[in-house]
Amino acid sequence: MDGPMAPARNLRIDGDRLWDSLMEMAKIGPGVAGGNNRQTLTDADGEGRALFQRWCEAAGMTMGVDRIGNMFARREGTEEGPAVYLGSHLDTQPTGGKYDGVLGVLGGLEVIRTLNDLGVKTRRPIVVTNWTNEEGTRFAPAMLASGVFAGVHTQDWCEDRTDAEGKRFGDELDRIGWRGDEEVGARRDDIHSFLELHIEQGPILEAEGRDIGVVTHGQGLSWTQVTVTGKDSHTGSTPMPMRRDAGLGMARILQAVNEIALSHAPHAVGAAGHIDVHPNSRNVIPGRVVFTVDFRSPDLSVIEDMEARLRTEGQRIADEMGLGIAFEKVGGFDPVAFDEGCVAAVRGAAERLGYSHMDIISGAGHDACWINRVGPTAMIMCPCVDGLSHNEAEEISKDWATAGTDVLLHAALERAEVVA
Ligand code: HGY
Ligand code: MN
Ligand code: MN
Repeated sequence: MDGPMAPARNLRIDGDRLWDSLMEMAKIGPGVAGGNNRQTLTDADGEGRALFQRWCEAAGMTMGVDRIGNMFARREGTEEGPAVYLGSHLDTQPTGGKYDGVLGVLGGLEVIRTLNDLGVKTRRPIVVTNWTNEEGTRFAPAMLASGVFAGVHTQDWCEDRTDAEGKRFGDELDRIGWRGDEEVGARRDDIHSFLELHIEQGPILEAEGRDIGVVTHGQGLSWTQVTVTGKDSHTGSTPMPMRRDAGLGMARILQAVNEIALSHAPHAVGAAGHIDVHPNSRNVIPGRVVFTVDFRSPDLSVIEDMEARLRTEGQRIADEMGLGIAFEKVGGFDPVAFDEGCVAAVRGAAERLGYSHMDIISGAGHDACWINRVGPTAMIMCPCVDGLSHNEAEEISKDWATAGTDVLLHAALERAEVVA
């Protein structure tokens, strides 16, 4: 039987409308292979934000924007007081997919559109968010603006982050005209719940044949930027014993990174996705290489062990090769346990709706990992094809998107309380 708080089982979102909105947003900042390159604080990001705002206002919502561009579209409840927040991020990787982050933002909008269609009122207000710079690809670290909102980073530190061309976050935010007037974090006490719908970005749900991931935890993340220095010299005329090859040093360190992660199988992972080689000329031995090692695990002690071994192994390799080496922690967050009440609302919604589901730990980082510090938070995941993400070929089915958003609707209604 449905409890007094549980909305009717037949309450469903409009999957076709959701899919049309996903495809419309995907036209902004297209990639070169069918995905998206809508990096944070670019003109394309500004365009995507404007489209989202137009859609929200057309759905009768009022938009608030804070001083680092976090967007908050609000649908009033029958009473004042803390709101149920939905949402995720609209920024993408340079070779990103159409659904990473976007499904959570437009899924939240679809919840509002459905409530409007059916004339459903909720006691609590509902707010749909777009968090600035979740990806951390242009301005490190990831989940930057939700981190400021949660009090993990200062606004000044955030605004001084620079991209590969030396452009400042704060200047780029002003350039695209998305600096709002709300104080960052002023809404912390307004968060009754935060529910983030996101694609899994891994292979488990599809492999297990489940429609819904009930995310109980998020694994922790560590980003260490490593700078290895040797000596630029001619790749042809420099005898091998005289070389101080920073590129070779990096290669040996990355081999060690792989072995360190595998030593904590099956859950730990490690790799370097960002690598800058200087001077990056075909006939110059690299005198300097800068790369970021990304370690992750559900277990904090494992992350700390991997970080420590990177430094000792890296220093040993550099000393052996006569190279210089420097380490800088440029991002990270501890493993997260989501709010049991919110997790139960997600699980109960999947059960009521008859969707197959399983508990899962998020392999990727999400804004929810920071917002969990300031308000009861949980995540809903849907499968993605072959578990592929951060790749333009990222793909989901309309059915998966619809199921995830149906669960978001029902979990949100349980937390926002339907008014008969
Ligand atoms: O890095 C992450 O896990 C996220 O996709 N930004
Ligand atoms: Mn994401
Ligand atoms: Mn991502």
